[in-house]
Amino acid sequence: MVAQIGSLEDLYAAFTGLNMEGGWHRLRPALWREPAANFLPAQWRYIEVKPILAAAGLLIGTDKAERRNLTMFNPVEGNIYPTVRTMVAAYQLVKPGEVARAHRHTANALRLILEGNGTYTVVDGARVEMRPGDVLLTPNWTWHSHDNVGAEDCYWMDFLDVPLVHLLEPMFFEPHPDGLEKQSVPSDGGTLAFRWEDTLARLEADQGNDHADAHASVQLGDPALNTIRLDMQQLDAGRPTGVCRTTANIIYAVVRGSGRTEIDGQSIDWNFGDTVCVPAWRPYSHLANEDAVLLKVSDAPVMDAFGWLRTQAG
Ligand code: GTQ
Ligand code: FE2
Repeated sequence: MVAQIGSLEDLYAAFTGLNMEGGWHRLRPALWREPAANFLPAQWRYIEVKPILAAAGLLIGTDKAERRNLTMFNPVEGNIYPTVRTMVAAYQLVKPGEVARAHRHTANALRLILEGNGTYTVVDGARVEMRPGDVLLTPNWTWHSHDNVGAEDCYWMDFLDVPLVHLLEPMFFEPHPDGLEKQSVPSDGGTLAFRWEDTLARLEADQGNDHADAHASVQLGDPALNTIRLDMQQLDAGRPTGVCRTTANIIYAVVRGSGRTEIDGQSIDWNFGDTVCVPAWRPYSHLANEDAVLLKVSDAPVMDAFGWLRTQAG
């Protein structure tokens, strides 16, 4: 058989039907000089998302929807789910009297509360109040449910590493057999909750320190989740940051203020509640037009774990 392969043409014909290819003959190379510009810089405006989520609130109940959330998928062609390669951002609404029932999954999750008081998240039996500006963690395989016992609609942002779980395949998901955890105890959230007032105080204490992409910056957790790093970052009005790039994939949420981010030649204006994504290795810089706070959600711990975290600050 091998003796009959006497030309390159014969060689390529011999590959047919065998699911193999010559490394030198691939349609696309397997290796390239530096991270490719795959996922796109993109933005979602809270002012546009909120009325649609409110409408969903009238049309679909938490009895029907496991979660009433809207997922922000990156506009790169063919994509229907991730916001950046490894993570997804979503907006969720829980209305007064509603309960998002308990479940658990191997994906790690966190929430940033935007609006509304009176909602509690129950994480492995700990009943934790969610208030605007707070960040709450739901690590891998922890039970969690959300219930609104107050009088206000509660809007928040979810960030999950589901796309990373999809890539690596270790997905497990389990609805709670009883719908809700049977027992829960009031809790301040311990290491699973980062309170807005604490974040503000920490940012205040960080004034005057230098950061490549912010004017004050504090990390929530170390890291917050095995796969996700969180930084709360302050931008002073009128002071541009330097230009940075990193192999980490980043999703920003606007916690306070407004401004503009330049990403790889693209200009994105943002306001309270917006989502802005900075995919791997895209140069970016920020300029707030009023004092601002951003939550930076990144997959830096994943990159770091494997020696792939590279960051340039200019
Ligand atoms: O609140 O548990 O946006 O499991 C996506 C999946 C939220 C949640 C999302 C989830 C949740
Ligand atoms: Fe969940």
